[in-house]
Amino acid sequence: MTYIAKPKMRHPALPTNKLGFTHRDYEGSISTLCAGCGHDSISAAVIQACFELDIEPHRLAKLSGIGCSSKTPDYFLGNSHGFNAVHGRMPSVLTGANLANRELVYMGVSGDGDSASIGLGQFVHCVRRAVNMLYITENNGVYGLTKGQFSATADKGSKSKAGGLNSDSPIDLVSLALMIGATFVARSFSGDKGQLVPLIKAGLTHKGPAFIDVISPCVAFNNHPGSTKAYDFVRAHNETVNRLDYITSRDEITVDYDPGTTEEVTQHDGSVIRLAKLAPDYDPHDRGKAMAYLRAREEAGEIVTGLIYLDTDPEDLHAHLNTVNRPLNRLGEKELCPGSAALDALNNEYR
Ligand SMILES: Cc1ncc(C[n+]2csc(CCOP(=O)(O)OP(=O)(O)O)c2C)c(N)n1
Ligand code: SF4
Ligand SMILES: [Mg+2]
Repeated sequence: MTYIAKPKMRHPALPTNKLGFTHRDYEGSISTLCAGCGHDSISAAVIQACFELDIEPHRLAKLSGIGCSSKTPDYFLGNSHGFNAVHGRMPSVLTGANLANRELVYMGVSGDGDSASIGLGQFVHCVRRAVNMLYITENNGVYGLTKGQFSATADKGSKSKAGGLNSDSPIDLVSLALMIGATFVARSFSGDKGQLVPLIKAGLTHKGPAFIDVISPCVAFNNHPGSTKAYDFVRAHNETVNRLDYITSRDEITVDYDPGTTEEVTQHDGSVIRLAKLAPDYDPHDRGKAMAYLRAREEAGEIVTGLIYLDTDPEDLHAHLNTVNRPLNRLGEKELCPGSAALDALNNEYR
């Protein structure tokens, strides 16, 4: 948390969105991260995505754990709900908040250490339970905040800044998310805002567990030759499978594409995801093939980015549990305490 106040002055000609808000209304405090840190670019992408989606800031809840990445929610959406959980424990707090009030838009922001090391168990259960959220990992392969130790996503054979070799096998969070049932899975790069902003918009409006792993170089501890999470390495090995356009139900679709080169998917809220295929043989609707494709490209030394998997008919935890529509804090005494006859009936179901 920084206590440096942001100047309040605004240019009178700043563009406004449908709600009359400017970009500034989606910003947070001044960042205290290192200059050039990939995480700051992700914050900028979140601000742009929420501005363009016309999200009312008070309708969004951002939750994080501990790490430089988990500090970033302080740097965007200063007027939204926020909760900074214990290291690796954000997913269970997010699950509880979501169950208590399904009317908010939930965004989990985490790091590779927070989600793949100490918080791995929390991450997998939150995703497999199909919590309706956008979960973003800002993945730099190290514990940035505690000075650059290898995290569980560091590639085997990659070198630390001091020259040490990582001998452990990596956890690929994208493959893991696919395996445990995420219905929207993407990978992106903090240096590619053109790809990241529409992915965040699509992930925020997806009605199920959406996951984006964003490779986000740590300039202080993991941006040297020998690191597979460095800016130069990611730019040189990035294989983008598709390009995404996010079109809200209000936008007019003006551009025509050649048949066969694009696919349009209408989401439950009427927004359209238009996917321009860059890898002609890639099918983002086949979970098994997506996993095999990732594996094959990884063996060829490439990093697959883009929308990797999309279930066009997702379900979420509320549907599985058949919960009430209303937030729990708006239920009255009668609904919360329906009487001894209702309690007896419930108990009888378990006998
Ligand atoms: C329970 C607990 N264990 C360990 C720590 C020390 N610690 C703080 S942040 C961190 C790792 C953060 O790494 P990551 O999530 O990748 O975030 P980054 O700083 O790289 O963005 C660790 C081990 C802690 N704060 N709490
Ligand atoms: S230590 Fe690394 S991750 Fe943390 S702010 Fe600096 S560059 Fe970013
Ligand atoms: Mg990290």
